Parts: sequence; structure tokens; C-alpha cells
Amino acid sequence: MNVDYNETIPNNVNLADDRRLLRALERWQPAYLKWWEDMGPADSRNHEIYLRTAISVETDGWANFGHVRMPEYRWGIFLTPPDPDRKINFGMHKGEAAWQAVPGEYRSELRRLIVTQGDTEPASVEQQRRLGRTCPSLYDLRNLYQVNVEEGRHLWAMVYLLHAYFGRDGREEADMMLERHAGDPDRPRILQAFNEQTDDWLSFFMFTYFQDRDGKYQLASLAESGFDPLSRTCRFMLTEEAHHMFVGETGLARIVQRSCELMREHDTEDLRAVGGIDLAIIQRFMNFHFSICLDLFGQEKSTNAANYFTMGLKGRFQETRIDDDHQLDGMVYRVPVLDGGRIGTQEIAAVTASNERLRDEYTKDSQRGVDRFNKIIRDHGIDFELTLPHAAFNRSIGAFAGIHATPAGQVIDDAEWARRQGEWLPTPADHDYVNSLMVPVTEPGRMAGWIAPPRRGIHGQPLDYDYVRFH
Ligand code: BYC
Ligand code: FE
Ligand code: FE
Repeated sequence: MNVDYNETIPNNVNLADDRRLLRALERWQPAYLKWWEDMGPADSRNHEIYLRTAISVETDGWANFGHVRMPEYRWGIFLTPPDPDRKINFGMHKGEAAWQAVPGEYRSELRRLIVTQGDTEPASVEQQRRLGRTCPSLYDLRNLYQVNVEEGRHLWAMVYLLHAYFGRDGREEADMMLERHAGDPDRPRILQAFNEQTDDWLSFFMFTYFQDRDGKYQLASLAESGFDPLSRTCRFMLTEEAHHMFVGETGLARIVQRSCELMREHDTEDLRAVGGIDLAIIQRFMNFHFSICLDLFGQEKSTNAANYFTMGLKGRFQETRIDDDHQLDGMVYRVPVLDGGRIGTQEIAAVTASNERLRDEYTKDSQRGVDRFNKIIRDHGIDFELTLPHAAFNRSIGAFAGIHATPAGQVIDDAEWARRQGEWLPTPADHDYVNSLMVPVTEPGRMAGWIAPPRRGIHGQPLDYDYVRFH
């Protein structure tokens, strides 16, 4: 089904046939546009950007590429096409037909999941809003804006569900999405990682590598939901998420590549004098971003998560590909625990360990890219390995929230943490230095000195293409 861009809100959900819903969303739209203007990408108003826009939700050819003036970008509502035979595939309702309306008894849980998911989307746009001023290239600037407009669209996806299925309190929640702000001391975003600053491009690539990957895992679990509209909207969001992680992974790989080149060229590990980013700084940023993202999965042992699963609202990653009863009867899962100040493990009922299981899959997936970064380092003959910190490092949620541990997973006391955390987390000096590198490069084809060029351009365009035109 193709999308009609002549409508005020492009969609594939027959909005035109539901006047009430259309009017409600048309009332929300100006507030959204004002939010985008105030809190979205700074100074982007007059930019023409080579963006992809969804024109159809079919697997091939959903995207159209072309220059779009930022204020003319059209956010739409797209769900993957329905499967009329779809069933609930796990939990106590397994085998029943998927819900097309909100099951009354699960209304508040479902709303909470949708609100938590929705809140992260505009949060990320807010966190990234100043990055356009210091882009390392036009290619990167374009990718930033592409990610931003799609996160804006992800907000639309959740707001659509709130408006279409949750009545008055859904509309109120939709309004609140534009009232909480990343890092606002009075009205912060719901999850802490979405209140952190993302003011430099090393942080941006860490964010899109680690935090958008949390998005992938959470969306994939919600895509299994028995509430069919949520499942269908998450499926389409996942196709966009792949690009965000591509931006993160290739961005980090290009920085690692450039750092290695500079190390070889100047025969030094200290790249400050030559305008590169030390591998040690990259490691500290990685420690920070990975650890705050582990918090996003919640407690290791969670009755909330157990309820979401049993109720059929949030499944496991690739639920239908798992070979078991999908009800977790009598099954156990091993989770980390703190035992008299020492890190141990414990078997608990698998259904209460869903958060931990998802976090484990996420960790494995995160490691894959790190292995590729390490291959770049090895290929330069450099003896250094980037590593993901231990799950106990720098945590604020879960079993390790109350303790300090090294990236290797050794428990340490407060004094040692205070003395040594600068070895492991970005220091003020790291931030100052990285910020000092953030000077805009906007000549087509040119790259900032701390990052290697990408292997290829976007959608078959050359590297020196004018991905963003300034007016
Ligand atoms: N921060 O039972 P638990 C994305 C609270 S990223 C603050 O473990 P549960 C994106 C929790 O609320 C994906 N509070 O919690 C990426 C609970 O409170 P109550 C975002 C936290 O319910 C980049 C208590 O602690 N999507 O899309 O299993 C760019 C007990 O915890 C946190 C989702 O997160 C925390 N980190 O929560 C743009 C999916 N963790 O009940 C976008 C939707 C826990 O005691 N959300 N608490 O008052 C969920 O599935 C779940 O709510 C959570 C885990 C995964 C967040
Ligand atoms: Fe998103
Ligand atoms: Fe994303």
C-alpha cells in the first residue's frame, strides 16, 4: 500500500475514514511541529537534506530519496500490513487471536509500555539537537538529520497508538511526550540514559551504536506483542532502526580507523598533538555508554517483566523462533546477584528474568561490532583491545546499583572508585579535548581530521555529493 503525501498526516491506517481520530491527531500536530522547531535539530530550518522518506510499507522499495527542506518534512503513521490470522504467541493467552483492541484488564500495563517507549524517541532528538553545528562532514550531517526525523516519526507511531486506542488519558499522555525534556531537572525524560548529554560526535556514534541497539531489542520484544497494532507499528520501526545502528557502527569504525592511521603515522599513542582521538578515550566513552544502556533493560528479577510476558504484552527477542512452550512453565534462567559483597549468580524462574535475558542478547549483539573494531586495530599492527565493561560496572539499576566495580568486574570500595573512576569513565579533560575537535566541516567530500571517510556514499551517491544544501 502506497502512502499518500497529499494528506496532512501521511498514513496507511485509513485515517481519512476516522474523522475523530484524524481531528485529534491534527490537533496534536501543531504542538509537535512547535516542539520540533524549539527542541529539534538546531539551525536546520533552512537546510535542504537528502533524506529517505517512507512511501510504502512493503519490504522492498519503501523508501524514496531526495532533497527535502526541513520544515517540509512530512511525518507519517505507518504500520506493517496486518496478518488476519495472527495469534498471541506466548504467555497465558497463547493461541488466542491477537488483540485488535486494548484488552481492558491490561490497559494500564500496555499504556505504560507505550508511554515508556514513546518517551525515548523525542528524548533522543533533544539530546542530539546541537550536533548539527559541529558535523564532521556533510555525509554525517545528513545521517544525523535522517536519524532525527525517524525518531520523530517513532514518536508519531506511539502517539498514534495512544490516540487511537486509549481515549482521553491516551491524549493526555501524548501531550506529555512534548512536555518532558531530556535533562530537564523538573520534568526529565522517563529513562535516565535519555537525560544524558550527547553534545559531541563521539557520543553520538556511541549513542547510535549502543542506545539505538537497546531500541532494537525493546522494539523487537514489543513486536511480539499480542496487541496487534503495537506489534505492527514496532515491526515497521525496526526497519528504520537498522539504519541508526549502521550510523553508530560505521561512525565508530571510522574513528577507530583514523586513530590507528594517526598512531602509525606519528608513532605515538597520544593523539592529542595530531588531532585524533586516543583509543583510551574511545574505551572510556564506550564504558560509559554501554553501562548506562544496560540500565535500560530494568531489574534482573522483575515482576513487571513477568507480568508483561504472562499477559502477552511483551515477548522475548524473536519469541516465535524459540523452541519451547512459550509459557516458561518450570523454566529457570541464571541472573547475576550480589552475595555478601561478591558477584555471583542465581537461578530464578525464567519468566521473572525476561529483562536479564534480553540484556544478555543485547550484550552479545554489542560485542559483535566491538570485535570488528578490534580487527581494525589488529590490522594496523597495534596492540590494544576495546572491551565492553562488566555488567557490574557503573550501574544504577538492578543488583549492582549499590556497589562500585571495575570494568573487569572486581568489586571496589567508594574510596577506590572515587580515586580511579577517571581511568574508566570520560574525564572532564576528555570531554574538553573531544569538544575541541568538534569544528564543523561542510565542504562536500571533506572529513574532519579525527574520522576516516565512509566506504561509500548514501544510496549510490558519491562521497562529495551535496547531502545537505544550506540556504
Ligand atoms: N530508569 O521491574 P523493573 C529506544 C523502574 S530505547 C528508570 O525492572 P520494568 C530508543 C521501573 O519503572 C528503548 N527507572 O522495570 C533508542 C519500575 O518502577 P516501579 C526504549 C527504571 O517495568 C535510541 C522499577 O524500576 N523502550 O527506543 O521491567 C533513540 C522496577 O524495575 C529503569 C523501552 O524501554 C530505568 N532504566 O522496566 C531513540 C520499552 N528500569 O514499577 C529511541 C518499554 C526500571 O517499581 N519499557 N525502572 O514503579 C519497558 O519494557 C520496561 O518498562 C523497561 C524495564 C525495559 C524500561
Ligand atoms: Fe526510535
Ligand atoms: Fe533509533
